Amino acid sequence: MVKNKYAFFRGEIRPIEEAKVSIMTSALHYGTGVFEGIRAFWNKEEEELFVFRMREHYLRLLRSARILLIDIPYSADELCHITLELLRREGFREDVYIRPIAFKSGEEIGVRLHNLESELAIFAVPFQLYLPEGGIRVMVSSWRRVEDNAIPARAKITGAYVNSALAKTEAYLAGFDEAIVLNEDGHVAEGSAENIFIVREGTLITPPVTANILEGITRHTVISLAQDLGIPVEERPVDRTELYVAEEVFLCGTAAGLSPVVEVDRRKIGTGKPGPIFLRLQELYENVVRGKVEKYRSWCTPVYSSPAR
Ligand code: PY5
Repeated sequence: MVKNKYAFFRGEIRPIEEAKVSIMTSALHYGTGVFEGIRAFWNKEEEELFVFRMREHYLRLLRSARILLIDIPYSADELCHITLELLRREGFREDVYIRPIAFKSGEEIGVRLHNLESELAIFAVPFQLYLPEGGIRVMVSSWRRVEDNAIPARAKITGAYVNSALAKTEAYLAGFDEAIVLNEDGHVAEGSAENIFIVREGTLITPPVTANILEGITRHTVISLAQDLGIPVEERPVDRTELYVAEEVFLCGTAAGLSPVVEVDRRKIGTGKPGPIFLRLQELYENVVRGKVEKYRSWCTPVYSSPAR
């Protein structure tokens, strides 16, 4: 059942039924679109909806678009403004997930990026839990992560999600909750739609941005929060077997939030329960995203009491 009433499409906020594309749309055939996933969190006490790190998400959308030669005729600030308008029209009073997408909309057979029009759409839907809560069981996928010189992972390209979907479904059909994908060089890249952190001897470790990962905004948030909590952080290549011997492993992403991994390839991680460093970070993260931590309040844009209103 569709729970959202509107979409921003072709320059206007319109009824969602009017936001449709042709079967001849180039991006449908060739995966030549870029997108974002942004969350807004409902704060009961303040009766306010806060969009988390919205500007950073739109800056990443613009960077992804630059890589695919997609022309988005709006600045990050304009995109934020449109999103706030859309959310106000919807009037959500619950957690929501916002999906902007820009794509090659030309209706032509040839595969290319040049000389094709593009379009932008934004819609928002009530948020649904992305991964099971309380600890997930993962497997290392037999699929490898797309290389920067094949399909750049740092851009959030629709076509690259074939790689994610193959890995996710392989894991699901094998009875796991999520997949971890390795690079062609055999090092750990990330989950199918999440970045990964491990803890070794109290240090938080995550693969570097050159490891064919999406440069995750939640990853950046986790690094900042860890530094605040005095937890040392290292960005360096991670071996597959480091996952097996780590004290803690967790995934993070906009949709997934912070999700503890309790088993990798049928090996129990730590005690088989969410670890202490994860729990500290998760507690802080949950408060930060709902605008409850003064220091990070600037990451949270209020929808209903925005000064720009
Ligand atoms: N890696 C991949 C491949 C991702 O798709 C995502 C986000 C992340 C990492 C985490 O990035 P961020 O913290 O910036 O969200 N995935 C999308 C999301 O909205 C979901 C795609 C289905 O979480």
